[in-house]
Amino acid sequence: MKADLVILANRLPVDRVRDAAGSPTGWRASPGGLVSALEPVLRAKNGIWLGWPGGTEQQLKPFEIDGLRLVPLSMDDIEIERHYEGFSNGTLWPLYHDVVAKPAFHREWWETYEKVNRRFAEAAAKAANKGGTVWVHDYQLQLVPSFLRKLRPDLKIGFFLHIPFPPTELFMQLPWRRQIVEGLLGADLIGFQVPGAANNFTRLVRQLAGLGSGRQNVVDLPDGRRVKIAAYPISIDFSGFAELAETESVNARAAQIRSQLGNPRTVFLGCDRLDYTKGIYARLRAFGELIEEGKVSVNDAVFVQVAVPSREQVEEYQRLRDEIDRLVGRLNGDLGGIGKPAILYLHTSFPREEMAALYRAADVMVVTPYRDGMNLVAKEYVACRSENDGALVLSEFAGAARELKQAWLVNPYDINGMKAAFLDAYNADPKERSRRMRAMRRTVSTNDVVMWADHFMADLDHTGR
Ligand code: GDG
Repeated sequence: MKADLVILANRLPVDRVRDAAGSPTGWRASPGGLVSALEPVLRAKNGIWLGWPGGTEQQLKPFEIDGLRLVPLSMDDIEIERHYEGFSNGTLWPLYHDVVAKPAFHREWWETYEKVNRRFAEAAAKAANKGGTVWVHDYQLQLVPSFLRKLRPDLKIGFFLHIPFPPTELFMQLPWRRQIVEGLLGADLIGFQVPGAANNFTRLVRQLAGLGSGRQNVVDLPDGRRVKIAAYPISIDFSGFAELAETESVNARAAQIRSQLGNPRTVFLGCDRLDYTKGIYARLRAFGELIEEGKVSVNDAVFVQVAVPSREQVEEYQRLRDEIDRLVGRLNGDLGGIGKPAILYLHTSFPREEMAALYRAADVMVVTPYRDGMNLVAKEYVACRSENDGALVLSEFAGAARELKQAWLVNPYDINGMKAAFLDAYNADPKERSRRMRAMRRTVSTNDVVMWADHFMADLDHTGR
């Protein structure tokens, strides 16, 4: 399979379908933000998407699903352990999120990261037509741009980082810092979620490689190439969510959720991957204290926390799960009543319709990460509030806070500050909520995910000119 446009990401947007005996029988599309962003450009350019389909099956053949052309790239057990769980999620993820957890540095993880990046770059080199474009995604593949550049100097190469890029002081801990920077500089355009991340990277390049130019966010390399560095804040399929949220079935389900919760006056909602960057523990503690202090009562409020299982093989995530289990047990044991838990904790994932129903059912959405590249949940909540009601409590440290300025912004490290914001949002009058929500809906609807992809692709097209 070959194409003018190749998307290379860690994961393919599919899951394996298996029969009762566990043997694979086919593939099922797993819709997510990135697919809805890239689908229109992939279709328009008859492009292909390369990535790992999950699991350890080897030598899988390219296939089509819903008209999208996909090329599966395999990983074996050791590669999953060292490249994906190890270097990507045990080293880079915590390092790039302000060292919220301690990054682990292991030389064998790095060697496997390099090996997998090289193989993915070779696959992209084979898949792209002469003079074509390759768009590489995220922290698992930061070495691909330079490997690919060496193999195919004729290509346009774009790279987008979905997670934060840390300040130089933290990045410098990485024993392989030079290789990562050189890897990224193989691209013509390097995109980040927010200007602060783009500036962190530019500063790092100046410091580490002594490269740069008079112009901000442009790096001139000794080989004559010019690399552009800029921010492209990712977004969501606004109209898709807004329409879904207005369907009868979603509204009926939202009403049913509220009634199953005992029709409380206020439903608080948190919805995150179970990840230590998301600040779930601190937000539940803050809510618990408000109940203890009698400022909120279990008779008229409940906190629904959905925690989607994530990276369950990584030790730090197992520990977090135990801590949250214990906290929720203690809070409900101490503060709950019969049929009136303080926290309704759901460790599971839901279909998109159920997510939309939860967003519709929630009066106060609580998104309090310690650090987050963007945070799409915040934008999805806004898209689902077509009546301009509902309140969003949002961490200053989520990329989304730059756009959603009318949210109740909080510092997630400041428990008292969070408590005050929860109370403010809880007690805010409908007019105030509506004023804020209206403004946020305007912002998200005017920068949706298709515009994000178009903007990046247009800038990539113009690089080198
Ligand atoms: C990374 C960056 C950046 C969640 N639970 C369910 C479910 N979800 C969907 C949400 C949302 C997505 O998963 C989560 O996106 P976030 O942006 O909130 O967070 P990360 O997973 O950490 O994403 C982040 C993002 O990449 C994009 O660039 O914003 O900063 O960390 O779309 O709706 N979807 C379904 N069931 C669930 O139970 N169907």
